[in-house]
Amino acid sequence: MNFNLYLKELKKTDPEVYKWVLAEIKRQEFTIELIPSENIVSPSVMETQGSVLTNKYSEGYPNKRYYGGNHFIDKTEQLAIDRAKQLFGAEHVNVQPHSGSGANMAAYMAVLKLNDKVLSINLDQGGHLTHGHKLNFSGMLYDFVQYELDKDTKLIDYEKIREVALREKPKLIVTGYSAYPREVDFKKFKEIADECGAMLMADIAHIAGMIAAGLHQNPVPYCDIVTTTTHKTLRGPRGAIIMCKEKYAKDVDRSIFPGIQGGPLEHVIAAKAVAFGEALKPEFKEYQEKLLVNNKAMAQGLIDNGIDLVSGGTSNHLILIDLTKHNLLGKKVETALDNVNICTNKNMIPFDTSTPFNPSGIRIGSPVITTRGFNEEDCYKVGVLISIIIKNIDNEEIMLSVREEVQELCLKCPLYK
Ligand code: DSN
Repeated sequence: MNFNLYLKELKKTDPEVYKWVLAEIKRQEFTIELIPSENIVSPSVMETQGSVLTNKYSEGYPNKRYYGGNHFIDKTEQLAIDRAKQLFGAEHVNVQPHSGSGANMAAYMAVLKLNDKVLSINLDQGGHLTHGHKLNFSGMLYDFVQYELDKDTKLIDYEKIREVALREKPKLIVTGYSAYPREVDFKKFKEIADECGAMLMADIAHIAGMIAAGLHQNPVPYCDIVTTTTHKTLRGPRGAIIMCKEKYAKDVDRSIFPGIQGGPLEHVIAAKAVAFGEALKPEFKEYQEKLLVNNKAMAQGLIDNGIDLVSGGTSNHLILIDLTKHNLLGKKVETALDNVNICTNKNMIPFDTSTPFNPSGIRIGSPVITTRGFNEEDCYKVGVLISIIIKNIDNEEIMLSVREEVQELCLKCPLYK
């Protein structure tokens, strides 16, 4: 994409904002981006999101709007709905949520009453703020009880969840993770939910791309409600969707509008349609396959160089580095990696004894580097480079040489041509 051309007007009318957008383009170009919840959208997704559809008010749903002039908008929103249904095999889809948090809020509102009991996992064990954190609306409005991972393996312990579920008798069980490097067995969650008489919800924001490509078990057949963001492994615009069984359709739609949102972002919804169209193509499956191979290679580069990974490795797009044995905390390592243009994020590890502001882990993943064309060998090398930084965190000379290798890798696989 020729971004200078794209920003031609902005350059003339607002040089200040232009300067920072250009700086961000350059940062992305020369950074190895490893935040596993990020991705790079296609030029078509970006064009659609930046299109004239941003000018329209469309409160309501296709063919049931509160404003005139929506006959074309109805088409793009319906395309997004139909393609999402096809992609995940869902009975009903709402494509209007502006964000993953909003999607989860609307999902809860559709099936729960204030103070209802919900079973989920803690943020520090790989969950999410909206899965019942006390400072989040979820923890304030509902009675969340939590299960834990297995202390030794750091894997989901379905028997333990079953015990907690039978004891607590929640109305809803929430599964889904933002820092779990392994596969999830949604079928087992459904068996537990049935046994204790709970509804089941999956938040698949992180693994939606692999599910869409058929490379991870699909929760849609097993769950009452499934939410996902659209901008992570799914590689669409920033936003979210809610999928549910037909019997919850009206309640889900009402929870989004008029429940918690007003006018939908139709430019983003059309971009979701484009992204779902891309995800239905065979090339998307190839991308997801490469992403998995690349992530394993990066993990191997770390393991071969003595770095501990939570659960001993990865089976998805994400890796959680445990810094404990290096006597380091996430903040320092994240900053050191930032200084050599490797972008990661500090993260809690299961049973972390440190705080969320300076936890004991670093979370990385392969979605962005795979999109920009890194191969297995490149990804192994990225793992090695990270291990070098961890083991030489105060060595300026080594930092400089790693920085040069990072630049070489970025130049080999340009993002914005
Ligand atoms: N912020 C997302 C992530 O990075 O995983 C979760 O909302």
